[in-house]
Amino acid sequence: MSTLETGINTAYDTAALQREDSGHFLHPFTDHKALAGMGARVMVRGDGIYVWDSEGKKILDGMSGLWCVNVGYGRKELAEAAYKQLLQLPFYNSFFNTANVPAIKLATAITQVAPEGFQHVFYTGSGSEGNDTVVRMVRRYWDIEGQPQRKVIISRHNAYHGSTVAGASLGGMQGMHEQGDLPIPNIVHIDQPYHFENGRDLPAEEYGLIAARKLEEKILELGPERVAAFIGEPVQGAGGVIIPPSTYWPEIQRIVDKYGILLVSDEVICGFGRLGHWFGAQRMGSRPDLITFAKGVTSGYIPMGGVLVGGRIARTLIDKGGDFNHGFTYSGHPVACVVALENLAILQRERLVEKVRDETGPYLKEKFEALAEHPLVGLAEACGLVAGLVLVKNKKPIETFDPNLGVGMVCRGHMFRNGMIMRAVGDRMIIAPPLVITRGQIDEMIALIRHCLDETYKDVKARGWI
Ligand code: PXG
Repeated sequence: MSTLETGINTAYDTAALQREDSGHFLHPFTDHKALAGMGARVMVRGDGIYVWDSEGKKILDGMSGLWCVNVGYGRKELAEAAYKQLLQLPFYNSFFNTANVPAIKLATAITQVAPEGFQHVFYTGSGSEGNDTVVRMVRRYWDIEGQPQRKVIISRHNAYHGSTVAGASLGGMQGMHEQGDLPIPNIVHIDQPYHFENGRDLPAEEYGLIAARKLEEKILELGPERVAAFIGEPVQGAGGVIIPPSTYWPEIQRIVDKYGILLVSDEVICGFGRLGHWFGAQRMGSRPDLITFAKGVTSGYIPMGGVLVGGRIARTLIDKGGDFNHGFTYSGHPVACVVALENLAILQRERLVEKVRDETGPYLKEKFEALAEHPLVGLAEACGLVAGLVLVKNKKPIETFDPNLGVGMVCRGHMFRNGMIMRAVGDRMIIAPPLVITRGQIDEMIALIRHCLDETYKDVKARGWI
């Protein structure tokens, strides 16, 4: 194979690619005028936990692409599975009483690793479509159950549930709501359980209960008979790796049980091993009725998402529901399903979920949380293979930076120049490395982060921000 075909060691004309990019390609969540001024960074190759750009720069991908390349880059097994399926049956739909073998096998395989009580899967093409499905399914459930007035879904500020109209409505991102007349009716939001920002004077466990009880207050304010469901990410990802206190999810579970409302766990990021369990709900101690998944189900090698449907909803839909008028052309796409099957086989063969739980998760926690000693870091916390730290102006007492300064973005710039991808969410710096990362590579990553924090500290001082 020529280097042109593989994309490896090929000389790229970066400037020409950037011109073409800004001429034709509208990127997601991007200020296009600003991007045209600086030029996009063009990625050309990946291997393990590293990616290379068109300039030949090697970068440690601390974000697994976008929280998804969990088994790492360059997995031939996944490419070969897709190739074989593309030749045999590249597509057939799952409407009109038809099915394909990979979609059948994958539904069984996913339910085998799911929490108890989940026997059914509804496929979508993405996490956003998964959450649109959640809205349709939750409302359909209550209609069939003879309680059509139960329409309201409660979510949280700073949640991320996707970018379709329903996904962005469920999400709690102000910037998204402002740009689309959102949320749609009957979706409301409560505070997120962010201890550092909302309650750091209290012990975390006490604050966790207070944050969860916001749900009960909202249910009572709305009238319990109107509330259909509560949705939340076990750990909020795009919102900045917000790890709730240990008391939060058990208290949420108590409240939804008390009022009989459905619980939805959006596990687009937390599912398939990221928190050291197959699903984040298992780690957090909640028992959801629906679980949204995407990203890690195929390690991002090919688009796929879906919803795991628990017994309570499945029995109603199947036994009493008749037609459910919902679905997508690519629901149960055979190529996506074989890639997911092979991806699950890798997770099981290499015991990656257990490795995160018993080895690399605890190791990352120890090393990452030690970054809290750095003069610029007010808090550093990790859970499984997600972690976040807060850049602060002063540590004792805690004094945060003016958000308009964009200290997080300055830090992100130093990270990238030094070959490390770490995302900035405001002044929270976050990582979610591939689940295949080794202890040695965690050491390498922490050393890089520490070095970049030093550089950021000097930079911020030189700018007179400290
Ligand atoms: N739910 C959660 C919890 C997510 O993290 C989605 C739903 C939507 O999935 P799709 O496949 O439709 O994108 C996501 C996606 C970020 C970032 O800035 C995170 C996501 C997407 C884009 C950006 O961290 N997560």
